[in-house]
Amino acid sequence: MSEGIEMPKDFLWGGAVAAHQLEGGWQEGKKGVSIADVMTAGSNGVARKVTDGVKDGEIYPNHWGNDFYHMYPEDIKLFAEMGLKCFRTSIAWTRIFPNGDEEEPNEAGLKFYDDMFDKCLKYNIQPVITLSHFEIPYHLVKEYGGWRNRKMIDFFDHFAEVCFRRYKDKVKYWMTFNEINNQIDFRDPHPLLQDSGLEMTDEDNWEEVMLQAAHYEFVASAKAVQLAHKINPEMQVGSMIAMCPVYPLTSKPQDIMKAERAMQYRYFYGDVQALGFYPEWMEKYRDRKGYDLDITNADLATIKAGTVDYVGFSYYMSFTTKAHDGETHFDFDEHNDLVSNPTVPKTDWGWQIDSVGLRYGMNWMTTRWHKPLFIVENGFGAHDKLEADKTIHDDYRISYFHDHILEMEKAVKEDGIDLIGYTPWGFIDLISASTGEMKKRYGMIYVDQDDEGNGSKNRYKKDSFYWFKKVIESNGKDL
Ligand code: BGP
Repeated sequence: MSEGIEMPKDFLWGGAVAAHQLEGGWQEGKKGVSIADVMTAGSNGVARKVTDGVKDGEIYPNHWGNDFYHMYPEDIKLFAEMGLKCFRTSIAWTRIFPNGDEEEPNEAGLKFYDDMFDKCLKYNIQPVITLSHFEIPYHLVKEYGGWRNRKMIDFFDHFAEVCFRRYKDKVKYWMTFNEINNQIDFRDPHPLLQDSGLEMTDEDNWEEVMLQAAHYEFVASAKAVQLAHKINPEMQVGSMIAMCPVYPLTSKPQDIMKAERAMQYRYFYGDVQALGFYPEWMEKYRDRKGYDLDITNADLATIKAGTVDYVGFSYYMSFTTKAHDGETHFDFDEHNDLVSNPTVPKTDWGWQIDSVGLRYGMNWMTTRWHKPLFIVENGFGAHDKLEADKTIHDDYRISYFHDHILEMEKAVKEDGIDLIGYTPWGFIDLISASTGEMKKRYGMIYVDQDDEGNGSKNRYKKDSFYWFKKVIESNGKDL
């Protein structure tokens, strides 16, 4: 292992989770049903499904999470022992507005987050909050068609405003939509998109619907940025982008152009949120495809006036693409145009492991957007083994973090990247978003629970827990 580089003072070392993947207590405190609550578990390559509501007696993984809803006081004590300076989680929209379209918020839900944030602050851990992390109220999906409906802008901003007002002295860093650009990979026969609650019909052109939904999200997000600044000018509101840099497979000019277009296509979301306008190529693209979107001049003015304060992003892997024979437009279709990169290893779930890609992505974003960055997810999903003496030897995870943190530190020291913090994903084991399983573990804290929700739910420290504690204590020097 090599020696790390000390990070700037006040660097926010932390950990990241999302409400629906760990809280459980899905019907407690008058919580409503979210889209995550109606999702089945997948397993061994069988994809999760969004069902048509929860049938009597059926229970899905997000109903139990890892029981953080009840166990948070003890969990936060453990986070403090680890030395965390911040804790990234989300506010479950359905705890605050059970259906999403009410006028009055649910006090029990607001109180839950008040108490939980107070517990964090008691240990000098600052909450970092995502407003919409794959858990929109299911009622908004069924009644309004999710983000294909302009009314969602008002529902979301009402939710955002209530949260900003209530937690204005407890939360400084906010993000509007988790991995807003993940929608790019939405394809039939996908029954329903979890992120934005879109159900496709046979008449729909999926891409047109997705671009429309993204546009409404941009407007809602830009309004939220402005609202937050009015309520407390100290609050910082960020975007949240899934950064998977797309490399060309070869140096063939066509492959280079394909990868360039892939980057433009995956990250125009960041262009809009950080720069305040749609990129030129996107306007041409929409014209060429014949899309007729509801985008008004007032919307464009809102987007311009509400650029984000920083760019939060997740980084797990890089992608690779190549051009098809004879193609001229180089349109990127993430579903069909990715190829395997022969130069990097993969996790058990096929995610390419590439620490240099993190530095590459940070450089790319800074040069393009000129905003502070915040790494709000990074991690290694793996099968862990709980030994008889309750230890977990996850050296593979330590090695993943070691390499990524080192690249992150070089990006700060050598490339001048302005970086707010680093919060490893799922640092306490939780339900996987893509598979609904428990066995795809990211944590430095082990949770004794299986895919069906059985187990003691006891928490055990993995080797990576002690390792990360040392990293934080040395402010990044002792890797
Ligand atoms: C991101 C999501 C998280 C999280 C993570 C790991 O896309 O923001 O919610 O789950 O990926 O993914 P998974 O749980 O599918 O392994």
